[in-house]
Amino acid sequence: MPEPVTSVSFPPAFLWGAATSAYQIEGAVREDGRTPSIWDTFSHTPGKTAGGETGDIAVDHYHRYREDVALMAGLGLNAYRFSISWPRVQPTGRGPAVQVGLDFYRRLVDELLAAGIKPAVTLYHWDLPQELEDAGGWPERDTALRFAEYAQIVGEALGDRVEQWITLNEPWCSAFLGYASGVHAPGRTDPAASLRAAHHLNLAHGLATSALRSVMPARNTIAISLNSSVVRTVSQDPADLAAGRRIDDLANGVFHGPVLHGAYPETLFQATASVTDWSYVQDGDLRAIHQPLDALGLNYYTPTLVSAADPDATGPRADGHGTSDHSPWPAADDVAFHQTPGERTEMGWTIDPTGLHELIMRYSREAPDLALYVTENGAAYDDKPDPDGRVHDPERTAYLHGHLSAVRRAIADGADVRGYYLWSLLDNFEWAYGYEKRFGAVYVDYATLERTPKSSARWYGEAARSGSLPPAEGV
Ligand code: GCO
Repeated sequence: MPEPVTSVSFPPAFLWGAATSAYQIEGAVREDGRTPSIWDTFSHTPGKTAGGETGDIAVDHYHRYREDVALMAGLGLNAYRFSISWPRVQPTGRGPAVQVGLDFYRRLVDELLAAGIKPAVTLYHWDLPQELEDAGGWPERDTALRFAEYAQIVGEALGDRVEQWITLNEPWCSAFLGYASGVHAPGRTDPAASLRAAHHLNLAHGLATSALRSVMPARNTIAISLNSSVVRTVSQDPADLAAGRRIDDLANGVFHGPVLHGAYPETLFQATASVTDWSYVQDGDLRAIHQPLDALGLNYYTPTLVSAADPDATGPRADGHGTSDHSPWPAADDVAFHQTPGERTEMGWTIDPTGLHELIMRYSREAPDLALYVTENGAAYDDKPDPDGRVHDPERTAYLHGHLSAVRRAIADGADVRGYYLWSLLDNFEWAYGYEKRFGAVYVDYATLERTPKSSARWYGEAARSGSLPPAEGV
């Protein structure tokens, strides 16, 4: 059970971190043996990203990592979640590791530890080696086996100094934005393939968890980061409630079912029968997926509001990550998605901290033995420097204050939440949106790559140092 918290404080051991991902910040995409990932291919395909932007340079974290670690230390953060670029470690997605690729992550981890910052490694944040996609990608079972091999390599290389491990970031995005709506890499629009991808991502998670356990000290913890949806319905009308259950299966149960409970929801099989026969789920797969975990990562931004579909509804679908004529929801044409009321961020996502409290309490019940971490939460705003070069972002501070208050409320309600990772440390490549959306606590001038902590970063650093929330308007 977590230590008791007062009405304003967080547990003394609470981790105050920031999160990033390799393709969104590193750059150096053709350096030291790295080969193209599916995001290199996708972002270089005309029309796929805003302005044709790519992660070729991103914010050059590969060369500026010492400066970025010093930024975090200067703010007072005590944790940092980052991802490993698979094609930097295994250029073909299989076979021996490229040591110079691993050496970058060894240097980064040593820099973090020397600064008193606890590293949390995400093994997969969407940058599948292109060669594996050419061999079929996540819809192919062999990709799961390759991921386990990759996990073992990284676990052997960093397991002595990294204690917190996350296998996958948001498998929902990998499977359904990548293979159903196509707004993310590799940009395929095949609902049946997207469900195969979901299963093989689950299998990859399980096999990688076993592989990590086999090569790392027992003290190390293993988790998965899910962007589970907080699904609400327009009314309690049975048709609307059925729509809510359908999306809960397609967004949440398809992953937490096997990972946390060792079974897919029966209603998922019923809902998707017209799309797939699930025959690729082999005997033993669910046992392989349902590995004991130590923690669960929750990524939250905004709730999801659904109803039974209006049969006349047509037009392209905006799924919050881009717009496509194809749905990211296989077998949900009878569901309509609605904008939840309230103020929105630059992404058009409604600001609703109650959703974060609801999400935490749900998984506190679904997985009562797991430590919980908010592995992503944050907001995009149209940040600009003042004439004196300072970046004042009171809206982001208010967003953080509201959501951290929701975390503190969940802890007081008995949830074992042990850390929070602000998305993101730096303004970075926001996938299909390119560099249009700024999520960073630290502003990046993309022309010079100069970093400038925003006022929200100073506020968040004060919270990290004090273990309680300063007044939001006080910054
Ligand atoms: C995600 C990804 C991040 C995004 C962030 C804002 O949750 O989509 O993990 O890479 O950049 O969430 O969309």
